[in-house]
Amino acid sequence: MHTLFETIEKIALKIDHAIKTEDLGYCDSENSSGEDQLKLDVKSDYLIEEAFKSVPLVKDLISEEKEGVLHLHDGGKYTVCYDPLDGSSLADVNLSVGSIFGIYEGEPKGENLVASAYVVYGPRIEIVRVVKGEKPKHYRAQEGLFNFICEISLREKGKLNAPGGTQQNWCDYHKSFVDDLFAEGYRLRYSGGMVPDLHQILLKGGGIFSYPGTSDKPHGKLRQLFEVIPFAFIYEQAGGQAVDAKGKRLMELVPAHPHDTSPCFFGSTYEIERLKDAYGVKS
Ligand code: AHM
Ligand code: MG
Repeated sequence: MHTLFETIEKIALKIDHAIKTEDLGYCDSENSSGEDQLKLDVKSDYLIEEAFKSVPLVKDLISEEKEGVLHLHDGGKYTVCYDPLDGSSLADVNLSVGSIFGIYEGEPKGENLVASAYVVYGPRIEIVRVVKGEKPKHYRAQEGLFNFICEISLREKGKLNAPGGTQQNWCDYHKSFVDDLFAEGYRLRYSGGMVPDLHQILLKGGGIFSYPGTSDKPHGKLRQLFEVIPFAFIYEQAGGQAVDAKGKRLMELVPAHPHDTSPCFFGSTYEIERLKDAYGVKS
C-alpha cells in the first residue's frame, strides 16, 4: 500500500503543476457520464494512468474519464478507481479542486475497498489517506514533500451544512431537512467541489454533506466507485457515517456499472441520524 500512496503523492505534484500552468479550456469530447471534458480532466487522467503503469501491484484502472476498465498488470492485486480531477469546472474560477482514489482488492464494490485517498489542490496541496482499521491521516505538501499533520476524527455533532444538487429539484422532505438544520444554527459551506467541501467538514470537526436523488437525477450525481465509496470509507474511519437515501451504509454499495451513481450523505453521527429521521428510514 505504501507504494500506491507514494505514487499518489507524485501524481498530486504533477497534477498541481498542470493546473497552475496549462490551458483551462474544454476539449471536443464528453466522458462516460455525458459531461464535457476539460483539457485538464484528460491531462490528469493521462498522468494517473502513466504513473500506475509502472506499479505492478495495480491490476486494473477504472477512471471517471474512461468508458471501461483499463487492464495494467496480470499479477496485480488492486483495482484503482479514480476521479482524476473532481470539480474541474471550478478551476477557471480559481476554486479548489481534487483527485479521489479508491483502492479495491477483488471485484470493485464497497466491501472490497481496502484503502482510499484524496488530494486537494488549493492554496496548498493536501492529501488525506486511510487504510482499514485506522483513522484517516492528513498530509500537507511543502517543497515537494508531504508532511504528516494529524489524524482526523469527527465530533459527534458539527456546525456545517453542505447541501448539493439543484434545489428546485429537491423533494419536500429533503428541503425540510436542510431548512431545519439552518434553523438550528448550521452554517452553509458549499463550493461545488465535493473534495474541498467534504475536506472542510472533516477538518472543522463535523457537519453534513448531502447530494440527494432529485427529480432530474433520481440516482444522484456522484459516482459510486470513485467518489462515493472512497469518501464513505474516510468518513466512517473518522468516526462519522455515510449512508444512502434508505439509510443504508454506502460501503455496502455494489455497482452494476463502473459509472453508476448513488444519492449520498456524509457526516457526523448527529446529522446523519437527523437525516434518517427526516427520510423515515430510522433503524
Ligand atoms: P465532476 O466529477 O464532473 O467534477 O462532478 C462532481 C462534482 C462534485 O465535486 C460536486 O459535489 C458536484 O459535482 C456538484 O454538482 P452540481 O454542480 O450539480 O451541484
Ligand atoms: Mg467527480
